[in-house]
Amino acid sequence: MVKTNSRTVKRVLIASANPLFAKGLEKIYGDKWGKGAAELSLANSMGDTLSRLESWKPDLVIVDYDDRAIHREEFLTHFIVSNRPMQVMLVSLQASGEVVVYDRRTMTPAQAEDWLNLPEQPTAQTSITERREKHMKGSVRHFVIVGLLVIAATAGLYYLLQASGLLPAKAAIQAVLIDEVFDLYFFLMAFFYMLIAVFVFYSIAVFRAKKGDNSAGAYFHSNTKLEVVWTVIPLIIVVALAFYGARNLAAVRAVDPDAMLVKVTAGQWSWQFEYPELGIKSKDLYLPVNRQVLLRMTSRDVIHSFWVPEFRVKQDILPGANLVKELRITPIKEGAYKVLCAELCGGAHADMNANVMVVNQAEFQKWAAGLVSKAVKEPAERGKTYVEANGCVSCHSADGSRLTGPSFFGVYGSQVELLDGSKVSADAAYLRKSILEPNAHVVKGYAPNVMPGDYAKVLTDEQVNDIIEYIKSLK
Ligand code: HEC
Ligand SMILES: [Cu+2]
Repeated sequence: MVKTNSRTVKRVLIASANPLFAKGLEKIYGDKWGKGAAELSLANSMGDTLSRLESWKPDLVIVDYDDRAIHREEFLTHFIVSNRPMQVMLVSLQASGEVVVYDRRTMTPAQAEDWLNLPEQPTAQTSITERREKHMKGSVRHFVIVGLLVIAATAGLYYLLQASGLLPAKAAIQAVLIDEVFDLYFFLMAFFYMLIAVFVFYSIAVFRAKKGDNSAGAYFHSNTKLEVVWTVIPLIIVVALAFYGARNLAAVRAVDPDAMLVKVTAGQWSWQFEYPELGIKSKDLYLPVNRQVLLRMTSRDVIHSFWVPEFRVKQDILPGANLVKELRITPIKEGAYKVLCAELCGGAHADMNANVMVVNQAEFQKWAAGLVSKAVKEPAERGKTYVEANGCVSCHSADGSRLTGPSFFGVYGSQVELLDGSKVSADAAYLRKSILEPNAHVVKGYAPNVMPGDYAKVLTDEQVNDIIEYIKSLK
């Protein structure tokens, strides 16, 4: 039945989804050449056949020519791609046991056409090598088209995500840092979504089955290279994201030692903000722009959560003196925002919000002064608050001890010796000028240009008056 060459056939792969076909062949083979003459193996699917063609390296493949599951063209393309000696035997039971044997190395184009039984195909004249090259070029072309489509679609979707305003304004340094990570996520989402969608829709459109083709179609399973690629690449991405996220988290939590402290008390269903440096309390959260604020937060009752969407960061607030939570925010954009409670905390949870006003330094001082003058009746006492809130105390003591600047103690009404040797009596006008224009008179024994020169912009007239009252009181 089979015309074998001088080489002994060692490995025989039988490809048929029909178990009887395989069993029958096995028997014929054994009867003819005796059991043990060959190693037989059964492949009952197309994928199985193709993968075994590579991995098991059979010398002879016996193909059930009537089996529609064994896609002829697909099999032929795989059969011809190597120079390793291999023969294929096509057996058709329907054509009353007709058998044809082909050798992969000596196969002619005419034989291939014969095999495929597609005489009226326009490619009938092309050689096997040409067909193979065409097949390769064809798939490269598909990949290039799909690649370009994925790039274009990713760019489009990413742009849409950016333009759709999913995220509110970035009003704090922390928001900028968090949005960097968000942006990367949006990009990856757009890319992976399009990678899948474009492949699916391209395949549906381009590789649609021809009318009347009822075959199961070509398929394969277990491609080790592909599996390694789609495991390793996501692994690298996830690890990189973890590093990137950790780095930005550290930056989000960075501590500025000059941060302004605000104590936040949450309760069903309101917020209260206390500025210990200024000695004031407020229902609104006023924040000077470009200065880090340290929120120290506690709850009077249940769990609440501090959240200003424009700042991005969020912190749960727990009841109990030993469970005070901290959050650092550096506002960078002046404007009016809202703090929301982000933890379901009872009936009016949804209404638990307060105004957040990010303002410039001068406006902040004005607002604070308004509250201080209401809260504190005594001008000298208010002055003390301003001196503490504006950092004067880091250079000026109240007890006569010398710091970077002269002590405020006893200075009012004294004779102050200046750098040029002249003397001036320290009255209210002198003190005012010393605060607003520090370099107008420089006190002897102290360096000029050390005291900040911008208090005129920061302090209101009333605040300066109060500070003078406070300095007067120190004697
Ligand atoms: C960085 C340090 C520094 C800070 C902060 C600072 N000063 Fe001064 N201040 C000085 C120095 C140094 C002098 C002395 C040299 C001079 O007269 O400019 C001075 C001088 C003065 C004088 C004149 C004192 C005297 O003995 O004649 C007054 C009043 C004064 N400062 C008020 C203030 C007030 C009020 C603030 C806060 C709103 C303030 N300073 C913040 C360093 C500082
Ligand atoms: Cu709440």
